[in-house]
Amino acid sequence: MRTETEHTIYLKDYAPTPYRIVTVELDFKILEEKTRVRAQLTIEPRPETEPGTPLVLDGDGLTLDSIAIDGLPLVLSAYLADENGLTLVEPPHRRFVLETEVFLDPAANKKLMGLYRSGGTWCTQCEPEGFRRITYYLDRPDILAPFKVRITAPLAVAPVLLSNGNLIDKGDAGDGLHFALWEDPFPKPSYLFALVAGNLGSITDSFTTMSGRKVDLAIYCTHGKESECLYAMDSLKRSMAWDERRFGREYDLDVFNIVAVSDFNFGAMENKGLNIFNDKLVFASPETASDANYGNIERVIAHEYFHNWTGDRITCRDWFQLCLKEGLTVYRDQEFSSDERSRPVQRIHDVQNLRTLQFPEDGGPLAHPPRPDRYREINNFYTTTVYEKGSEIVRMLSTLLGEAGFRKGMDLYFERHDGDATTIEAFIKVFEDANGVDLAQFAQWYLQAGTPEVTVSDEYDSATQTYRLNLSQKTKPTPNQPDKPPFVIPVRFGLVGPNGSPMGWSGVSGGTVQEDVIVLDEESVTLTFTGVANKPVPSLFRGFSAPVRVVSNMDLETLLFLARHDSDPFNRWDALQTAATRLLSEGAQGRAWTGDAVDALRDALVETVQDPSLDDAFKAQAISLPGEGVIARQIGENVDPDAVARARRQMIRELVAPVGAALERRYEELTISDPYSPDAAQAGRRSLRNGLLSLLVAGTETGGQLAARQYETASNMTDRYAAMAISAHNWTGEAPALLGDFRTRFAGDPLVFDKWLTASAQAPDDGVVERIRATLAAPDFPRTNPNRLRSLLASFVMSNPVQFARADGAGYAMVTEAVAEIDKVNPQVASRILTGFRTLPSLESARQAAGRSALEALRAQHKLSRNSSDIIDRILGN
Ligand code: 0A1
Ligand code: ZN
Repeated sequence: MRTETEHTIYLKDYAPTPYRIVTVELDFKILEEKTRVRAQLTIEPRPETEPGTPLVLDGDGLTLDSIAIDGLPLVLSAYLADENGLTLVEPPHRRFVLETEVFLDPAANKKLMGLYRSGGTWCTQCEPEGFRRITYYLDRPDILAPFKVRITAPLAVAPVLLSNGNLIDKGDAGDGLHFALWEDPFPKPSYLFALVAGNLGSITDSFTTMSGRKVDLAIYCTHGKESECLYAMDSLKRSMAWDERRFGREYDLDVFNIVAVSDFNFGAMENKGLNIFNDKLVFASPETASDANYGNIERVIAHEYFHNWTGDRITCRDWFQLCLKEGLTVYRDQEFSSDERSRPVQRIHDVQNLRTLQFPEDGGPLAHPPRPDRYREINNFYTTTVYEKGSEIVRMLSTLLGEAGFRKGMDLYFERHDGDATTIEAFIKVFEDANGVDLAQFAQWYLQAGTPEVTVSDEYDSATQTYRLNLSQKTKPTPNQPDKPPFVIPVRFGLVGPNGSPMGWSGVSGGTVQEDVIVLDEESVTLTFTGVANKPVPSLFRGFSAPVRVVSNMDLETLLFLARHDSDPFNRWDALQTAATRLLSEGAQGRAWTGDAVDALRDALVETVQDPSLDDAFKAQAISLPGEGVIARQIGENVDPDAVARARRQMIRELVAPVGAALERRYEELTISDPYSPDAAQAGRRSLRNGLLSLLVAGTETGGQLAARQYETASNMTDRYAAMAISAHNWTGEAPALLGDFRTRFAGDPLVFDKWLTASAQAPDDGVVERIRATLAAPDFPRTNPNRLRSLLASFVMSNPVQFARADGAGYAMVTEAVAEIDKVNPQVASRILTGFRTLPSLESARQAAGRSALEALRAQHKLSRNSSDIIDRILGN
């Protein structure tokens, strides 16, 4: 039953609106039963607009109560209002004020787009197209206007009234009501509008900007949670200071407010001066949040704050340009985390994330360019490709131009485009103009989908002391893009000599080399290095200098040599990962590895753990073997997830067997007696200790008991959760009891319940499908809360390949049944869960067929949202 009318929007059809909105005044009267919204929009035709051109305003599910132009009510024939908006048939050909009035029912809004209620608090989410659910408007990012917002609400239920910008008035409004008047002087698109009304607690602080202005900061939350907002506040102040230091960007309003809400479709939202956050990215205490949670809070607080310049002051012309603000802002938050913590550790973390989530997207049916040229549903384009690959593109720019050249481009971007709604082309242009370079070919990264594969081969001639390195690139076809012209790929590199130290050369020819970066901009390049005294080992893509997959025939011994000696810490880690991935993918395809290979890998791992020059967090990353998804991607097609999981388990057993006692000693030594702190050093130590625990549980008979003991004695959530999750993931004898205890111990805390849902859904035992069904069916399961649903179902589809892709189809069936229900309530959450099916084409045929028929049945039997049908159609290839 596909009734959602096909409609595809194309970038090539972009055109400015015939009218523009000059100013906006909104008046909200919020009452328990309903909310009235009165909008006064000053509108004018553009100079080129023909008189009589209709004005079409967006509206989604609104019912018009009254309408007037310049104070005069409109006759029925002058306008047309329906489900999709409001058309003024023949608006005045001059500046005029349109006044409309609508009534909303925020409590019934479970899509969580527009104005809705979360735990009693009224709040908004307008990106990308939620504002049209609040009032009739030109709801697109190239319409910028200053907003004045008056909010009236009952004092008893909503003592806190917030909107964007600065508070300019407040007071009593009679009848138990009060009001607040907010003014945002910075013209902004509607997607950055926000309003919050509720009975909230808060913490306050202040920040003095580099020019000496004092900014009042506040974080609002449910009463009683104030102390759990302190880490977020600290992160905010550090973010503000960092953006001044690193990019010269100063905050521009007198106040900066953050509000934590429990029902939110994404992580957080950068509304001008009033960021709204999913509470899981604000609340932290040692007993309830893990080190990973603290790290995420810091990162997302920074991300939303950085949007003030890259997103709000300079916004997107249309939604095809989403990557303009998101890729750039992810780059900025990654750089912030690198500066605040350890750069190599952050880089490894980000690359792991890219390989685990973005590579499968880019190599499957949902592949799309970072700047797409078409979409059916824009909400489905808030993807890891737009965000994380988008960040990699900005990083490559910085690699190619150098830090100073990159900064020059950024300075010009802020100078030239402040106040604009602009495009990727304009972004590229500032780097061209600031540096006098041509980036036309580089821009292909934004326009083409797919992960390039770079094949490496080399040869050394000792007689002439000449070293030849060949690099060639190839990118597989992706939907709508059969042929791919070559990318500009920066390859940061070094040559490593036989004793492990860096080697020089006297000359290089055959391609472009800028200091330590080879620029691979053709299909194939052969570089000839002369004056190379010994046969070198090439260390390529240092720091992961480009988002590519490397194919090389470097043997295991050479990889492990790099793991020991490379001066680039990222490549040391990567060499270990490459070695392990290769053995594991061969093992999973029935080509057993040799005992010697495992011995060599083990020696390298042990040496890494013992190296006093490396920090604990790095060691933890080094000993964590590639995940099942990464191994599957390496295999590429005809994947059997059971075989992958078996190979991984077997490998860990063989690696750990002879060194179990030593690892356990190390595990014990790493115990921390100091009080909990989320700082990088302590968190790193815990991650190494828990990494060792993971190996011990998977690799030894007694590991399960060790985990159970850690669970019992843990004094913080990081250690307790790790013990439970590792036990569940290995389905130890103790796992069911630990899960049971965790669930009751933290029964009253929804964010900790999410941790239970995740660990339980990721366990590979045969009972998991029924367990998830039962959890969902429980009468008290909060089935409209996105965090709960995602913790249970997105965790399952993304991280439990063995049970999700069960050959009998039971995993798929459970998910599609659940999605059919969720889709009726919240299409964004439903379609996000469905993206878990994107790896279908890589699976062996029985699993693939079972998955396809589950999706076909879902599509045939239900009237799905555009969000969900778009994902299913693309995965099924139509
Ligand atoms: N701009 C936000 C992401 C975001 C997108 C859509 C949302 O609601 C459906 C919410 C947030 C960011 O990058 O953080
Ligand atoms: Zn963002």
